[in-house]
Amino acid sequence: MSKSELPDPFEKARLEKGLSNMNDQDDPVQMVLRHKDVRRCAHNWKTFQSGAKPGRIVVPSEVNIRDIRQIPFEVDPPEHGAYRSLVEGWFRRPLEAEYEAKLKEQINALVDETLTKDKLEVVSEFALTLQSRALTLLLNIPFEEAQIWISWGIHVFRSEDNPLDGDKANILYNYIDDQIEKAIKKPSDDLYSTLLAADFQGRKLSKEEIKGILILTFAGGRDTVINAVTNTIAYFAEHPQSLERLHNEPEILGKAVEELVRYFSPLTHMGRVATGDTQVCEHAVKADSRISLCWASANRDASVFENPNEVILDRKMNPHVAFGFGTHNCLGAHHARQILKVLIKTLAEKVESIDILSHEDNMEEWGEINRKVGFESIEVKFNKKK
Ligand code: EMZ
Repeated sequence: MSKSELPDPFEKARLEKGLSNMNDQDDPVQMVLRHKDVRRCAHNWKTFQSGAKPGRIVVPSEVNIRDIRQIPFEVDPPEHGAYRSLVEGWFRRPLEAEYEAKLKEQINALVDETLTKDKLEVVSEFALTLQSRALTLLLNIPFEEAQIWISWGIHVFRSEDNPLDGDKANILYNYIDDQIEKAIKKPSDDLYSTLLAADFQGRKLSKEEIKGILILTFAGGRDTVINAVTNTIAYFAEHPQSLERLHNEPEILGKAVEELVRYFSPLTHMGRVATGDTQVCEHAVKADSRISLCWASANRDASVFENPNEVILDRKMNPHVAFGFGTHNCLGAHHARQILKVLIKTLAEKVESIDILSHEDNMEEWGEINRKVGFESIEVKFNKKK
């Protein structure tokens, strides 16, 4: 197996049963695996709700480490739509030319710095840095703030020896509380101040609501973006001709980003809680039990994607669900896509080839199924284009 390959561990279960079961802190999850079913369940937010107890739709469940609702992620329609329209414009800013230009500047600098090194660990020295710096643009706050977030490490709720680390979560919560207080005292044009000033259905948002939006912004796009960036580097290390192709055919860049996101599926799945007794794939789903929508499995469904395990950079039809589907599709998707687009462009301009020196896979365990989602660490060397 090549180092950048991400095998599909769900195929057998997807074909045979359409579901796979796992236990998670005594709150079991039936993972929904087929593209058609994943979309159908995602669409059916009345039966499969996101507005359950905060943290419960995340797998592994975060109910023990947070009681604050992430917004709009853990709110169902019609309130969902109200919150969503409040923040949607802000999260579309990555599409603006000025935003893209600033991102390009950040990524240029990072790649230039990398080109001077003999060895670089991508996850902690490149992807985390890139994600944190880019987040200053999404929040519209000074670049220097990224240093603090870099010091938090890859995941805001997970540490090396604890997959659900409450103390670590508190660092983020306290930080956000402080930032909200600062913005109250000294308003600016960042996301905190914008939310504080916003009119929400004729009233102001509460601090709790603002905190819920910010926690999502910090947590939701962190390890996902880090994995996507790291996997992109690993992929082009092993497919230099693809990087060259994108250099020569920039018009397929948009399609290539979608295809890589489909192939990587950085977020394996997201849960829902059944509001009543129902069934999926002819299997009973009991009221108040959990299912998950397995984006990673749906994205390799051969009944939808031809040669699903191959990266086809200019794939024509690509109805992937890597950013979710329906009501709750990813709010940060514009930002994430822009990061990958600019990163690939920059690599294609400046980098001749990338050598992988060592690597350790990042494996997830979902019951009996193990999935490679990326790398724990991967050391590389970037070679400069002449
Ligand atoms: C939640 C989730 C959102 C969760 C789109 O995903 O991302 C996870 O990484 C966080 O742990 O709290 O934000």
